Amino acid sequence: MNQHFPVWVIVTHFLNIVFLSLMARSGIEVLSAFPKLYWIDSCYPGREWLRLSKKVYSAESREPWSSSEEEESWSPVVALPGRKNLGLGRHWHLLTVPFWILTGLVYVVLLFTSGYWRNLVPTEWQVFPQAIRDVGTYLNFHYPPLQPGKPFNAAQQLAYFAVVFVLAPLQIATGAAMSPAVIGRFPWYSRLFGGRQAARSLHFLGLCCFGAFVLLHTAMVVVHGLPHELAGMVLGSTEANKTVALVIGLGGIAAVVALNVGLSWFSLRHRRTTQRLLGAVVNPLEHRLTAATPSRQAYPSSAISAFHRANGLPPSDPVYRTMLENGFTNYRLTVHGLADKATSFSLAELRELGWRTQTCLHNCIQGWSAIAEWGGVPLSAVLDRVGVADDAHYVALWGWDDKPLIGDDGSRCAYYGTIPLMLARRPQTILALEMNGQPLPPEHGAPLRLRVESQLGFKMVKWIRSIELVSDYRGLGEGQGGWREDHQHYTTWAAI
Ligand SMILES: Nc1nc2c(c(=O)[nH]1)N[C@H]1C(S)=C(S)[C@@H](COP(=O)(O)O)O[C@H]1N2
Ligand SMILES: [Mo]
Repeated sequence: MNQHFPVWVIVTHFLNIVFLSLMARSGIEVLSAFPKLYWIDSCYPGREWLRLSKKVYSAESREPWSSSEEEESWSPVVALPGRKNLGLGRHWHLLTVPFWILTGLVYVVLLFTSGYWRNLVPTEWQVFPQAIRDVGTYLNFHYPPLQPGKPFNAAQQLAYFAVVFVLAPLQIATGAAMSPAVIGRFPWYSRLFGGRQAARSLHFLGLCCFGAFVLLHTAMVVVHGLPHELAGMVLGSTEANKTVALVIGLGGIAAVVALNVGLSWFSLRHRRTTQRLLGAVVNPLEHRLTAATPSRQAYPSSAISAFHRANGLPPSDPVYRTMLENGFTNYRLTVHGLADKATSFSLAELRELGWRTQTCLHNCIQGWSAIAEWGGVPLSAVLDRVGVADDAHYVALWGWDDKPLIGDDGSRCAYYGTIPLMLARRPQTILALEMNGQPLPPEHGAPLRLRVESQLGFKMVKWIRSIELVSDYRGLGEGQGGWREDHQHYTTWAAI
């Protein structure tokens, strides 16, 4: 059987191996941050259909727990970069996706302009029964016949068609359905897949399908005769020189492995540099794709989750504790920095500035979600009251909780987050005082927390102590835009 493949098929096939390996491993890193899969957006503890972790947490638990405890540390052998680096794993994932999509687009364009599509797209019904017969032939340890004028048998043709035209697009579509910016602006889109968690589950099952395909595909290459098939794969003809093909083919595989090992090693060793380098590409891209998507969520109250996970536990600061015991009667929010008049507000004064309620989906970067009704003051009303100076571009919010720094040298630093003014002024950006019609519970940020509905959960600072208007976030903390950006290498524009 002599088969011929054009150069562009050889090149895109190889690029696909490179990008799929990076996406699979970085995707596994993302999964390790919340190794549970649900069909329902409320993520009720125990109702997951798959749990890849021994730890069990319950909604009835008397000890409060933080969702960050649910994170697992997986080996760099399976995850990119490995070892609890969700922030960097997401950077790798989101960096690779556009290159993979680009490769796919080039492939599909060439597929249709070259006429090669006839080898993949089924044009006659008989391909289907023939593919079933082919599988039977394989199971009897024989080779099915190639289709007349085609380099593939019917089973191959259908398998490749399904991967290119069904699996890959579905993987992109379910990926987009998990983005808080997309969910916020087009809630119907994620409903197409049954919600964000169903999209996440389908995205995972898509990965499993890719894995199964790669295993089967590789096994078939071996079954059909490795040197012969490799010659087709790297030199374009199964009749080409087998030794040359073997050297190039094994060299290619070694290069992909070396790249994966090297990127994990570099990322783990130089985490800030990796964050900066990848962020320089990913941040502007993410920003451009999602900047014009204000949240317009309005879930019915029947959708409110029976249980809402918490991430971060209430501050232990004695001043905070005393205020909590006294029902926050002495609490004052100070707003300072680049404001025309620095002011402080009691909770009652804040309420007088305006009020809105919104029932929205909370999307934690780890992967879980939950729905709640939030009531509070539009942040824009507070900004109008203090008067934003011309050189102010960001709103920084300081939390009351100190967190142990990563690396644990004993020093602690306050949780903070920053958002650009453009986000701060959106209608669904509020300083919430209430959750589900009650004053905020301590674990959800009492007495005051940010809600910025088109972003990931970590941007929504709880237990707000003060608000500062700044020209640039680079002067704060480690300069990355917030506590989790500084210490967990998250991106500061958190819309995907
Ligand atoms: N001050 C403070 N705010 C915080 C955090 C924190 O640890 N400290 N965690 C963030 C993260 S990662 C998430 S997902 C949300 C969780 O909000 P919830 O606990 O109300 O569900 O709070 C965010 N705000
Ligand atoms: Mo989170």
